[in-house]
Amino acid sequence: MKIIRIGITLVLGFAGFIPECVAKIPDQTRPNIIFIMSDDHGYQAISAYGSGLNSTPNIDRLAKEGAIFSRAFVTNSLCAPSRAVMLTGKYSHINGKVDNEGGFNWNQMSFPKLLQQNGYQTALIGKIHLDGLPQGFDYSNVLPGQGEYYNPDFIENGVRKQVPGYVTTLTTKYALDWLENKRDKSKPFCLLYHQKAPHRNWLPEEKYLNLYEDRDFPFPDNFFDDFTSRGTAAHTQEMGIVKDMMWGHDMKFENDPYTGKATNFMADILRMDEQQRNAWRSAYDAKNEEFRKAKLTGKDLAKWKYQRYLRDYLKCIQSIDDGVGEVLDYLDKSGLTQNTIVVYTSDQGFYLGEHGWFDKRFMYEESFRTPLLIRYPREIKPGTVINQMVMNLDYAPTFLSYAGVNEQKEIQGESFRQVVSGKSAIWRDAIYYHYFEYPGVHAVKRHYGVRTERYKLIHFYYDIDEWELYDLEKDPHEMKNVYDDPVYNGIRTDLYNRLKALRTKYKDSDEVMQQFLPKKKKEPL
Ligand code: SGN
Ligand code: CA
Repeated sequence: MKIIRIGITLVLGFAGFIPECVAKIPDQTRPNIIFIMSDDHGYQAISAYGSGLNSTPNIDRLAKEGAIFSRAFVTNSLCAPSRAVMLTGKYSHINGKVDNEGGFNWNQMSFPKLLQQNGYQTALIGKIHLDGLPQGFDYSNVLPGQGEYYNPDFIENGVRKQVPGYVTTLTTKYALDWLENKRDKSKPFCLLYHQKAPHRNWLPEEKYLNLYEDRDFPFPDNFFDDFTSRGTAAHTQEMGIVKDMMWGHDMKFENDPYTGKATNFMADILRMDEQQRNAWRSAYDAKNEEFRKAKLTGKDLAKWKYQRYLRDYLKCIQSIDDGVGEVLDYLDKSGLTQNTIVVYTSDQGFYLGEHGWFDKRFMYEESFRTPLLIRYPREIKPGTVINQMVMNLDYAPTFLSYAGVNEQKEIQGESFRQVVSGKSAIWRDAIYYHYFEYPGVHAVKRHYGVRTERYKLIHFYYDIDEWELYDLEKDPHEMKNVYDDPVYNGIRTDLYNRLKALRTKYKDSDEVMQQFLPKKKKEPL
């Protein structure tokens, strides 16, 4: 059958006439890739990871039918830098995007560009958070900057317009529309389907406004961490649920419950249409009034704030999970499941009350780690669990390997294709991290460090010079800095050496760091 078709193509082709049905034989040899990423989705909030907080049956399908990674990490736990690392396969100090400020150099090599150059149809839909017109995509429909939850603006192939609706469902709708109607079906495809949710300020979809309101989420064991034995950075951060969350923006009060003044939540409320606003008010007003009257203090107040935070955060995730389900159903219905790699990840992890925090940035586990699940029926056995330490740096070379595109020398990550298919167990045993955004929002100090299977060594620098060391086996919640404990002298030396070697390997150094330090403020005239 195939031979006959080729014959027809050749004959008719020479005659200068290629009928559509013949010219568009799909390329079945190379896999399609759907790279799903959400923003700030901690692994604790995926039921396949076993925390029991919520239920994400569709994301879980990827673990059941493919692989789940128990130790996937990011190189720099922040949105835009993490995305730049994934696109380029290079550390922040090499790709140049070290923090959320400033531009991204789209002119450099990226995996979508290479796939496109090698015959793939490529699309970017949803949040990218990198300035400038995305390069390497046949189609893009992205949110400007952080994007909005309600009635968001989208920039479709460079043209910006506001769209009515909820951002997560719209992003899914555009992804499905591209898959079904907008791509060239004769080519393999790579779709970057990137959700804004559950990024702060956690505005759920109308239909989920009352979800989890009957659930009381227990505090993580270290919610009331007082940072004894830890350095300055843990003491000076501004990411405490109790101390730093705002009554408006985070807790969803239109008027401050203590002063009665209008809050910055009004901006969100005003963006909604009347129906959306009514749904919000009927879900939150009575509860807010009840809170105001209760005059809670101490642990009760902390508990209330924690519940509001977690419920809103998890509600947002429900819409993401629905979208994953729709995309997986689409693949099933279109006969694409077998030949499509589906990856689910986040741009970093997130604190859901561990150490009393929200947000990310630190090299401590909850934000350093990120969820990672991958399904590819042709190569990955259902129910696979991968414990090797992979990084977001590895995604680009992994995708390129699946697509059969020669790896580029400048890529610093490694393909984990052979590891996930069970063909090889050889893998790295130490990973390197570097966070830059300080001074900045949430006031987390600059730091870099190394993590091995068991230990973690961190160096905080810039306006401090402090080291921390954790024994993750004895202290998985990182409550006890053992840097000065003589018992760990040998381990400390070994970790210094590993850190040094990794910095050399990845071309980072004190000199390189210098160029990313803030320029000195000018003295006032
Ligand atoms: C915003 C958020 C911060 C968040 C950063 C970075 N504040 O500034 O809480 O840490 O984004 O997040 S908000 O008032 O805008 O909600 S990131 O995911 O983009 O790196
Ligand atoms: Ca993020």
